[in-house]
Amino acid sequence: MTDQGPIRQSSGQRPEARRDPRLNWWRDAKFGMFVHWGLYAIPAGVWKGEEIPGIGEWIMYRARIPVREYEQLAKQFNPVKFDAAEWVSLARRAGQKYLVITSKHHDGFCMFDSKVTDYDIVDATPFGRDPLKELAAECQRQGIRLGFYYSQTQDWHHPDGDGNDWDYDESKKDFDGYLERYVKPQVRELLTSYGPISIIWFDTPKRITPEQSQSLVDLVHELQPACLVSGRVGNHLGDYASARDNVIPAELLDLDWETPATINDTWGYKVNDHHWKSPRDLIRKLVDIVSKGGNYLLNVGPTAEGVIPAPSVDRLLAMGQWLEVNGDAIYGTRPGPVQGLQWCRTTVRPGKLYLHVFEWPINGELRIPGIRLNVSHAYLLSDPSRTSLRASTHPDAVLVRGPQRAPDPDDTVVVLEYEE
Ligand code: H79
Repeated sequence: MTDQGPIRQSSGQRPEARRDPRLNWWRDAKFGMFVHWGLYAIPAGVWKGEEIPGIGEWIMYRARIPVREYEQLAKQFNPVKFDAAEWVSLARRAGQKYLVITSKHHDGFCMFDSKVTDYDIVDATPFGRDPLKELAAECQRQGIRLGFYYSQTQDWHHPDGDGNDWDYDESKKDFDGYLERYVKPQVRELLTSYGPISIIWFDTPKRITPEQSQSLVDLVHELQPACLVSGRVGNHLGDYASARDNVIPAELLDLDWETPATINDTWGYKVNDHHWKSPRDLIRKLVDIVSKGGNYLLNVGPTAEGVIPAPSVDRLLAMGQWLEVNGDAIYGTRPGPVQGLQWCRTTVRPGKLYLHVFEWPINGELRIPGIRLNVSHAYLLSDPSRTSLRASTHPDAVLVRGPQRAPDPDDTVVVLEYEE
């Protein structure tokens, strides 16, 4: 895998992790909610009346906002509409099985009650509550696994963190001291005060050395052996690989991997980003990813009031409705044998092949090339009566006669039960 591929070398999976049963829940889960929430939700892409281009959580960097100025945002952060039960319930209704939220993004502001700094939501804001505590309790109650995003390399607030060269002299930074005396104590807090944590989602490894990455992996596993570490801990040491932001690999990969992705074009809330992907696009991206062996970590960027934007809610609920009917063809499946076709994707579980049809053929005659299956029963997954469709096996293809018109223009799932 080259650096030009969908997965950077630095964000890859440790080879031993590929068969590790600790990943089994994650391999079956397929779909998670990413939450980017922090002080950047206040400017929401606009600084001093000026539209700042790019992703919203990067505003401090893009506008070169001095630490002393950016810090002041904390005094206004009062997300009184934040409701952990509602966020977790949305994830559940969307069919998402895990939730990963920013505990500290590159701007350095901590969204949890850290003892290592006062630059956190409990000590520095009028809100004074710890949203990660509330989310941990709700995730337990509603059966969603919880993960924490943590920016381990970049910290534009800490004098020794990576990335801020407008306040601090890069050549004078003690990066290792920052890792030892700031990052590790915070990772320890996150893994000892919030119950079972399923993932620590490190990001942008940049200058981190193999020894430093390994020591973070070891710390996470020492504190919570079942907790997974994202590939972006760096140096090919993660429990699973991370594709580039919003990138879906062209082919099936023999790795455990995940695509983190946005619904519009930003992670952190931006008031002027209305470039929303359609429900159809999102459903097909999920199916495409799952058919290639990956997971889809789909982001929402709540406002400074603590509200998940309505267009995101609408799209997630549409995905949830589709999954309510078609979840058997997603959760717990593995990539199917037919790869590389435009009009369809395949997923499998023992005895069943799920054919996901994106482009329904005129006259409903489905021809699946390159497989030989002894089909015992073919039916539409959306059909509660499981009425048999006519299916025939040929040397080079399976033919299925479906209805004339596409039953579901987003993705019609045809189940082929077969004898192994
Ligand atoms: O957390 C989200 C992003 O903030 C983070 N990863 C996802 C999950 C991320 N960090 N870095 N990047 C993504 C790469 C970002 C590059 C850019 Fe820029 C930031 C392009 C535009 C803004 C820096 C500033 C490089 C060019 C301008």
